[in-house]
Amino acid sequence: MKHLLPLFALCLILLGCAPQESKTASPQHNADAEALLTKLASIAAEGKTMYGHQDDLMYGHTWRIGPDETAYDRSDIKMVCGDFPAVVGFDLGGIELGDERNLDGNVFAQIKAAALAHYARGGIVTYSWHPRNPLTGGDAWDVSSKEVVASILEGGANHEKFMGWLKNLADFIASVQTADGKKIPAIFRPWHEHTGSWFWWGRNLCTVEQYKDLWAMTYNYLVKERGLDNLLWAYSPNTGVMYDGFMERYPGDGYVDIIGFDCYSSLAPGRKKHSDFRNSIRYGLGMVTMACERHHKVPALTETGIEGIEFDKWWTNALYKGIDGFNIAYLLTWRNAPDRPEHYFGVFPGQASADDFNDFCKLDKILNLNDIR
Ligand code: BMA
Repeated sequence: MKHLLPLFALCLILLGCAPQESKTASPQHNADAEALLTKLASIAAEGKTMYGHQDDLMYGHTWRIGPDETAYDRSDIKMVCGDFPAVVGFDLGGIELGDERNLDGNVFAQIKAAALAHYARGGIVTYSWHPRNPLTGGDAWDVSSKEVVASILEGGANHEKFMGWLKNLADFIASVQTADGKKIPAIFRPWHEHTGSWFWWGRNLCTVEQYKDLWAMTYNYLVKERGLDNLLWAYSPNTGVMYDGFMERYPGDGYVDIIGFDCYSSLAPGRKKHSDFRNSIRYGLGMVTMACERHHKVPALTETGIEGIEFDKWWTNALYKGIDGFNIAYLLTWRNAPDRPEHYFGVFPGQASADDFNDFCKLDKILNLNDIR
């Protein structure tokens, strides 16, 4: 028995030294992007969640930034809770054609300035992209043809044209640099909500392989050819699928840093209960959590909200009860369109749920800009 002890000890030592489960491949990152990823991962691990709002510095429910405004200090959210959101989203739809303004009327030069201002304050920037339809000339929602993705992949009739679109996108992202020439780290979330079929890259509009090829082509051009190593890549299906469907078009660990999902609340007939939303959120975040554990990625709720926030206690009662207990680095509510009075997803002064939003922000879990810098 005695002589077995050293052998036993040796086994223990060897087991102790055995490599941990190896971290899977990740996109290429510079030091700032890697630091951002680490920050997101630790916020999520602590059970905290940053609040984010789309276009927060560009306009609000009743205002739009003027052509000469340079402070980027107006924000519907700040006017209600006294702080900017930790995460601000910007959409790059329109950059592909070299437009001066994006699809929602924001001047790209001001998007750049706003992103830099938010970054300089210690905030986190995320880009979405609703590019036009490269086959028909329609918008991102033009689903009249199932040949669009096929036509822009290598060998397709629109390949060269689309690579030109990616060039314009890459030029813009590369131009978002600090005064000392540093590309700011940012989350990039292309080809989103692809498990639905309302965008030309959606589920019924291309095959699994075509979708993955589209992602890889986008990544390879931006990162490998153009050296955009400042981006964290976010994969964001929408609700309405089970785990297999959620991950069916996952482009692969080497192309993704963040896995999230987009989930909206609706009071449309048939979905009248806020508990439906809570359940959808919890169901989706269950999938996000499982995917992130399996693939070693950072979880997020990449888009959410309820248009018009008709429920005064939506923040603490519907949203918080949906995310409570889940580790997600951030959540992002959609925009407050100044030209569509009913189209808002964030609060503003006088909005019925403003007090509840303040209660939501006071919760330990929820972080705004001052909490993360
Ligand atoms: C949608 C709506 C549209 C907008 C688009 C891109 O959900 O808000 O009005 O053009 O997002 O921001």
